[in-house]
Amino acid sequence: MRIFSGIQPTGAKHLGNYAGGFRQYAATQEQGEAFFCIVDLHSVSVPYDPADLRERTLDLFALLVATGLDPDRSTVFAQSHVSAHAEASWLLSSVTSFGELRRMTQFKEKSESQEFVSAGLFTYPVLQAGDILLYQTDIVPVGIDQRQHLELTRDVAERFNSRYGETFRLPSGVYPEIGAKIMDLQEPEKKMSTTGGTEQGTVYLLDSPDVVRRKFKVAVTDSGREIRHAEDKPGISNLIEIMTVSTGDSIDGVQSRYDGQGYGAFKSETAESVIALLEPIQARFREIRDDPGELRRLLALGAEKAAEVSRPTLESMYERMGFVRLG
Ligand code: ATP
Ligand code: LTN
Repeated sequence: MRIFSGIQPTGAKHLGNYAGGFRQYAATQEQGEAFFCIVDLHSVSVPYDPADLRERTLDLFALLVATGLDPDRSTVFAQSHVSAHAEASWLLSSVTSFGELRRMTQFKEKSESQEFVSAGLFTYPVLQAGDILLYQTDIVPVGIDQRQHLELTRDVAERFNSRYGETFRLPSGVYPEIGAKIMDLQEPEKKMSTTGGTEQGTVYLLDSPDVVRRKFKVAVTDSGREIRHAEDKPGISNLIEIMTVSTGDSIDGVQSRYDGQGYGAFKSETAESVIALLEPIQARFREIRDDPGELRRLLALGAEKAAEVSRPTLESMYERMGFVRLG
């Protein structure tokens, strides 16, 4: 089975990314041949700083390894190192409609908060579809916010297949049962996010224990006193999910463990469970990040493997679309 997922290097990575991304990557790499892509080309679709992009790309590689990816087993690479991604994006843009892209909620949300709305922000999902389809991917582990992009990817693949002949495997999104959408601690009706959330309500994977404690201490809770996962309790439900993600316990297990206890104790124990999760990750991160030469070597290794595996798909795309090939 082929597994593929992508993650953006810009923006500090947070608990939501851990729950919907990192945690699933490490688990799914055991199920087959896995590719994890640092999507640096996607990152330039919103304003960014070039020096920051360079640092963050290496940071993210280190964080992917620190959270459990084994670069000898899985292919971990940067999107810009494999030119097939940019090429596939252009070819697929001919089978993607303006109307489909205009309906994407991520585009609608992100374009509202930008003064300069780049064309890249609009065509972002086409680049993403190419990422996935180039590897003949079966499953894509992601958070629930990516569902619409996954559906578009399947539609684009089906359209290409019916117009030019069977070329792509149809991929399925895989969303975690719990933690597919971790919410902001300050505004639990919004997803935890570097671009859309609040600073106090976003717990970063590299936050120090004191910062984590403070963020949970001031987390918004709901009226009432019960520690129960329910629709009318978005703040507490989110904390229960966070504790479930960080301890591996079930929702029922957490609820019964805290039955009859107050919000204060529950919030501080959730913070401690997150600190216990993050400490070893941070220690491994520092160790790996300390050796940029080794990081570059591993990136080069990943790029070579990814280029080799994606090349035949790109070649069939050109071939079937009627381009003259010289090889
Ligand atoms: P932003 O922080 O700007 O919202 P992003 O976090 O969605 O961006 P990435 O860092 O590329 O962008 O996301 C990596 C993975 O994390 C994706 O699979 C995404 O679905 C998942 N993810 C992002 N936010 C959350 C969240 N709050 N809860 C669960 N999964 C999430
Ligand atoms: N759009 C995704 C990042 C992303 C991705 C991908 C995820 C780019 N290409 C391919 C899965 C598969 C995001 O914003 N989180």
